[in-house]
Amino acid sequence: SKLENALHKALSNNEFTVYFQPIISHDKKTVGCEALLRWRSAELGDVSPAQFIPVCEELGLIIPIGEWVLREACREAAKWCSSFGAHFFVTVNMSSVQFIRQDIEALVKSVLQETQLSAQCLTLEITETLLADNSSNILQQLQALRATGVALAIDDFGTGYSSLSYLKRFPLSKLKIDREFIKDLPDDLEDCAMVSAIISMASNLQLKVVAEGVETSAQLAFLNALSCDYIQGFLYSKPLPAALFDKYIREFI
Ligand code: G
Ligand code: G
Ligand code: MN
Ligand code: NA
Repeated sequence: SKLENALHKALSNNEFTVYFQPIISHDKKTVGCEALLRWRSAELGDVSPAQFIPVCEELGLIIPIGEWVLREACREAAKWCSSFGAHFFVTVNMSSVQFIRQDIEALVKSVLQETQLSAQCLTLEITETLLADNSSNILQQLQALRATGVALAIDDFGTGYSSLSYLKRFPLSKLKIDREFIKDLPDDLEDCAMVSAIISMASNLQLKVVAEGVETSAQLAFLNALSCDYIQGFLYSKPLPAALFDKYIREFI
């Protein structure tokens, strides 16, 4: 297909960029960011990762592209961590295919070494689908990663094949509530009840909670009342190119 052909050339044509979306604490400080891949294709224009990531996974291209994103994200974050303190973190989305086809622990160690980012500044975002994979010794891989000091976040929480036993069995540090649960706050009483329960459960399990897709001050007020740890969404900022994120954090650190 056209998309496949264009994807094969995208890395060598330098068509990818990593954007960074601020993650804001309860006391309104920028504590970290999520790295998000962007693709401007010479032939197809801007294509969303929601569209091209699944194709990359099928073609195996997620391996070189995923490595490139991780390296770029860590390279940029190393500057921010040294200026703004070792508590600053960057989160990077990981595809399940990367864990199945690649030695992620070896990759992460070599990228951290190369970029001089400290392990505690890196969080890998994984999905419920990965945790549901009973082959590929996922638990051992995640335990080995955690032992290097890297943190693990469960992304899109509540939308996959969620099982609460995952929260206990896997060495997770953060939980990201999917924006599906956030978008109708505070009017939808069922969403209010679920978000409130997720935050209190996470807090009791010593997991930091990130609410994703926060767009309104009413949503923010609701989440603040529940002492949600971190906020991410257009209310604060959309994902930004590295240079603009750099400006943003100098203002809002
Ligand atoms: O940034 P945006 O909302 O367009 O992202 C759409 C989807 O693509 C999200 O589910 C996001 O997690 C995913 N995505 C964005 N960047 C990456 C990446 O670098 N790697 C992987 N595996 N997924 C990504
Ligand atoms: O699946 P994942 O959580 O990684 O997806 C992150 C995606 O969500 C990013 O592509 C980003 O562009 C998008 N996003 C971030 N903040 C908001 C927001 O406030 N509203 C909406 N609609 N999308 C958002
Ligand atoms: Mn994510
Ligand atoms: Na998400």
